Amino acid sequence: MLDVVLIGIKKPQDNSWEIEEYLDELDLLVQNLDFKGRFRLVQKREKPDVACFVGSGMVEKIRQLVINESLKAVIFDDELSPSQQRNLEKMLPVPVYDRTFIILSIFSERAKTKEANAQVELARLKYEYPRLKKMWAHLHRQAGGTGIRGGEGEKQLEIDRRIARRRMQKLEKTLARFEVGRHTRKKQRQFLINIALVGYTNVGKSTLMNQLTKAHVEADNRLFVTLDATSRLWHVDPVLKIVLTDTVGFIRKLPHDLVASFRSTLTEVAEADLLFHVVDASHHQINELMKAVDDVIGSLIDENIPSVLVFNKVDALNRLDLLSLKRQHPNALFISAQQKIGLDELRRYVIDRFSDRLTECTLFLDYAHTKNFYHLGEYGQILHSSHLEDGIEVSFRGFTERLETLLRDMPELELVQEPDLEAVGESR
Ligand SMILES: Nc1nc2c(ncn2[C@@H]2O[C@H](COP(=O)(O)OP(=O)(O)OP(=O)(O)O)[C@@H](O)[C@H]2O)c(=O)[nH]1
Ligand SMILES: [Mg+2]
Repeated sequence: MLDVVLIGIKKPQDNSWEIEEYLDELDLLVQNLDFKGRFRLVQKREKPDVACFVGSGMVEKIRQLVINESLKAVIFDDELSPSQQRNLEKMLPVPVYDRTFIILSIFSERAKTKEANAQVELARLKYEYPRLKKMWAHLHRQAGGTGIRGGEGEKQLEIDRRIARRRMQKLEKTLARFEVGRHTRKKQRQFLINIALVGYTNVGKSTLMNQLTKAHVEADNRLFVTLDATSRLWHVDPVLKIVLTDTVGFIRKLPHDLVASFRSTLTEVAEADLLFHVVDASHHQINELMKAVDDVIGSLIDENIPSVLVFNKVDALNRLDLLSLKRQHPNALFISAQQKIGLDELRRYVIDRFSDRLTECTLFLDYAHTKNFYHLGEYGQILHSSHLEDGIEVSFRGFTERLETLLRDMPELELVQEPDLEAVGESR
């Protein structure tokens, strides 16, 4: 691991422990890239310095520390403007990075599918585009400052920018094609209910997804393991099938632009009937993390999508803390995805919540068409069937919309007892 120094600023409204928390998180993040935050420096400021983010005295202090301790990089906990980064790199003998760059680098390493790769590359280009000048300056230094005249440098920069712009357009197009594919798949499952798992990174969304759907999504104790939205069927009961979607985790100080590039996650979230906001119950800063997630969701998608809090990792919590959490959040669900605690309650919650979209009725099929009987199961659940004199009577349970399709697809099927459409009407 390479030793680095982590830099934060403390504004008057910030608590000291809050800043330490941020830096703890930044340390976790940089460890993914083989850095170790051996030192931390925090400067109290009203607001960031326009030129260097921190004051000139602090820059000098950082420089001394880097030299004396042979540190390999300086990493800021907030996003630096392109000019701040340029100025700092001129004054410091090692590379200067910010939180956004670190997150982007982790994303690049983790991206596996074509879509995730395209999303990450686009996000990186958006970040690097205004900083392209810096890259050129870097090359200029490498070349020893000779042989490259300013004029040529400018020309090269223009070329670089044009290449970057073209590439971004191409990526936008590629991503739009994925969108079309998703739309088609979505149409095929319009009779299903969609629930998206959202939450901070590392709270156990993928572990829960695996438990409920027997999917084999990667789950690990690292940040940002999941980058793609993955959907699987969750058989809640014989009729109620839910499309459960696992999504990319959020983190504080994550630029919205970056989240916005995670389209697959966002479309799934925006089109969900319900969000399970998964929270790590054992984390000591639950409220801050919940707020960070709410902020991202609120700024990017319709806030009216109903959401329910699902506190995970209750196995790692003592009884008293769990009780107090339950008192604070009486409507939330409490589970341990890993230890399979509370999963039945979760199932029951979903059944109750969506039971009004299901309907029960009695159908009749005369003996001339009994072969259709075997197809009924594709539309819902056969609760009971009895053989009468001239045909089969079936008690049937299924989605209301699905029942309508069934009656259209099988005109020979008779609806003997109408479903309670009033109750159904209220839910739509
Ligand atoms: N103690 C405990 N640990 C859990 C539980 N559920 C998940 N974990 C652990 O938490 C870590 C993160 O789990 P993931 O399922 O990868 O979390 P995630 O929310 O999908 O994370 P990202 O994809 O990175 O956003 C893993 O080490 C899991 O084993 C639980 O109920 N209890
Ligand atoms: Mg995950």
